[in-house]
Amino acid sequence: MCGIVAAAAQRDVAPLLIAGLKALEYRGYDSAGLAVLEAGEIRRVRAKGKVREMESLYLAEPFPGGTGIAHTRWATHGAPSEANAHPHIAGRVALVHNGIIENYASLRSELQARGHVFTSETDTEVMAALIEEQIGKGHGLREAVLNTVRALEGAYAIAVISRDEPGRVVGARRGAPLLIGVGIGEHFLGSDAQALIKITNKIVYLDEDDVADITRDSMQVFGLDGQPVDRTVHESELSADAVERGEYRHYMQKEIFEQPRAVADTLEARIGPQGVLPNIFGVDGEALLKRVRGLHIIACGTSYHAGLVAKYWIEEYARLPVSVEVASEYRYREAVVPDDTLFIAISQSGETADTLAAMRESRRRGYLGTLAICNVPESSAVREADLKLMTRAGPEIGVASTKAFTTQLTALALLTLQLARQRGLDDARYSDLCAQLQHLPRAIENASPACAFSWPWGAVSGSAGRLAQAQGNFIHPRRSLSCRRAETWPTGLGR
Ligand code: HGA
Repeated sequence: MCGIVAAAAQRDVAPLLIAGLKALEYRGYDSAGLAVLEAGEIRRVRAKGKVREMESLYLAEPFPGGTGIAHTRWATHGAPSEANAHPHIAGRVALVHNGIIENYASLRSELQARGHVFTSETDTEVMAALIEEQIGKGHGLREAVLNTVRALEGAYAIAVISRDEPGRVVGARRGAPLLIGVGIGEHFLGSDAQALIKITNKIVYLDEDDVADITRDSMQVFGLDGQPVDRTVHESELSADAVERGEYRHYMQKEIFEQPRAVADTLEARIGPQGVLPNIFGVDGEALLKRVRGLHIIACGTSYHAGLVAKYWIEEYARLPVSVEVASEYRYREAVVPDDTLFIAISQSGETADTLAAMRESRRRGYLGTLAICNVPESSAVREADLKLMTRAGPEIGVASTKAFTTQLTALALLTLQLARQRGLDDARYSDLCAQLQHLPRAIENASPACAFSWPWGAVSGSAGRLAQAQGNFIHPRRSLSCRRAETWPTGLGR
């Protein structure tokens, strides 16, 4: 899913929207567009290709306006093209959408039967048409959005404007992230805090099925039943610098060299001279982990591979059975859940749709509890889990994971130690492993220039090992050296 940025402000918003889209470019996309509402008129610009291509079209004929919505699209329904790019307009309504509407085909046929003419091949356009229809029946924009999303199946984050309601943007989410940015005399919507962080760090993370209504000087959130709900304003710790590339040739290179810091941050205040600190997984963490008799790890992609490594560690040191499964499979089978099994969801973003769906399904299946290992504190996975351990990797922009993966392994190493200790791992071995884990940031630092390294309790093998090896093939930014040799763990404990 790609990007949404929207604004209700006192100043012209198009430049802010374009800057927000640029901050989301790292997610990949095939087209971009924006629409601005001014003096009862909606002006729109869309282009296939890069944000800068859309920006040049805008700059050739700029338009003012304090209310607007913008989008980077990664096509799921209909080819990448200008006609399919968002925003989509139906009558007086313009809308941008991340996600997939699963019942769009039947909704589209019904709308066509009622005379609606579609101009794109997207699933998204049915939402614009339905909202326009609702407004035609006399509903305000917010109510029109509420009535529309109740009829949808699938996943969406949307931002909508209407010619009839200048100064207002309505957003809604289900299965795709959306948040409000609180500025001074202005409000924003974004699919990711990174889109807004240069404007504001005051963020309201919307929950599933929330509908947000923003104007310049107001912000309200409603449940699907139309009743107002309270949502907290958080101060995001994301810094604008965290997404700057600095001296590095590309983000992946920067992130490789951030690993010692990220791993150190993940260990900070979680392990000390006596070992793993109590309750690092949450208030009742220690007690709950004591009761665990087996673990079920669910994740996708890189996180799944972190889970595969952790299985070896946990089975060896804590002597607990671990199964690891790709999240997209989990909810389509009737898994047997032995008594006292802990469900572990690993996700960098905490918004991975299949992992979240599996987490929700797990609630029905009688687990002892759920633990989320995640990099985004305000994410859905963290909010919904009983226990949590945050990796502290910071934003990872490179598509091939580096520091997000190694910090997941660090978190899983802490979990292994905690479980092993509770199950009688002898003092000497426990202390030795704790000391090695604490030494890890230094060991990675020493492995610079970016050599593949062995983890203290065994080389990372298989695809995880290949990933570490690939990391080693990058050129050091200052010394211009490349290193392809596998470094052994300094204490000689690598297997
Ligand atoms: N399904 C919609 C939106 C895809 C998306 O999330 N893009 O960011 C489409 O294909 O246009």
